[in-house]
Amino acid sequence: MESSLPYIKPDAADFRSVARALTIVENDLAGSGELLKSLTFKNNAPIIGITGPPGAGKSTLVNSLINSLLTGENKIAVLAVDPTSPFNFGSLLGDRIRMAAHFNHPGVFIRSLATRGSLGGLSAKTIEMTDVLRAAGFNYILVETVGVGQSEVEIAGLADITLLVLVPESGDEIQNIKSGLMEIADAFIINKADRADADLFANNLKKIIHQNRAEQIPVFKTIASTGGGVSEVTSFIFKAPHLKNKRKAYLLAEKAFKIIQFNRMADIDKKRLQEDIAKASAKPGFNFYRFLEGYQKN
Ligand SMILES: Nc1nc2c(ncn2[C@@H]2O[C@H](COP(=O)(O)OP(=O)(O)O)[C@@H](O)[C@H]2O)c(=O)[nH]1
Ligand SMILES: [Mg+2]
Repeated sequence: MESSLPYIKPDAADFRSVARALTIVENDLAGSGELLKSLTFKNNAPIIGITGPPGAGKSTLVNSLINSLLTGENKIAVLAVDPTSPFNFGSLLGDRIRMAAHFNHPGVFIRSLATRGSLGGLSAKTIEMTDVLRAAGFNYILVETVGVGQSEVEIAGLADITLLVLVPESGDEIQNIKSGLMEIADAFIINKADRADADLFANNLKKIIHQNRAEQIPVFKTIASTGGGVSEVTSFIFKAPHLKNKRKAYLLAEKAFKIIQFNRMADIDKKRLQEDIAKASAKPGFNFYRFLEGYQKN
């Protein structure tokens, strides 16, 4: 079975080849390593990370962004990553409905996934999957991630442009925003601007950005459900490729770190670890730290 896997070259003109390549990479099937090494990159399609709390309207915004990015011959890929619900396909289904307008468009490829393996965030697999999409020749790659814990900071290591989506009610969370997110967002989007207090929140946010960041970070107001304000975000994306060059080494180092980390952990079998600990700790004078040292050297 393993040797009979056909050679797959992901090509945006042939979504089935893309889907198969993604499945191989996502599940680490036979040929995954070879597939990744064989990838060639013609264009340098930007990876646009869209992050923010659940329900902020990220999927709806992605749907609107597709509308405005999908001009001419452009092909767009969307990875909707929801690590919060590995067993709850409801939210993935929700994404699907939110982006339904584009599901059958020949220029739009959409894949939902619930990553495993990484602490509440994007796994090395996600990085590899975006590389498959880049090699396939998509012009824009949108990655939607739920902003919980580490994942919004991790998205910045993956994306060339990171958009942080908030809603006017996010006011209370502004202290949290201060901590990690403030540094990584390339633009803030206040979605659901049809609701009360959007302007107030925008002004407060601008003040906080001003206190925390040396450079000016744009704040956009959108109504993703109607497409309101989305063209300003698109213009920002069109003008943004310079962001990529500025942070390229940082992005690649983050990426290398993730993949090295993943590969180093790959041969650790948790079940066996538990068995070994059970065995070792049954002996008198068991010292966990010496056990660990010995284990790491193996
Ligand atoms: N009032 C209003 N509702 C919105 C807007 N954008 C999205 N929604 C709604 O907010 C809910 C959550 O949207 P969704 O895109 O799934 O959020 P996600 O969890 O961040 O991906 C849905 O019911 C959307 O219809 C908006 O601009 N205004
Ligand atoms: Mg969503």
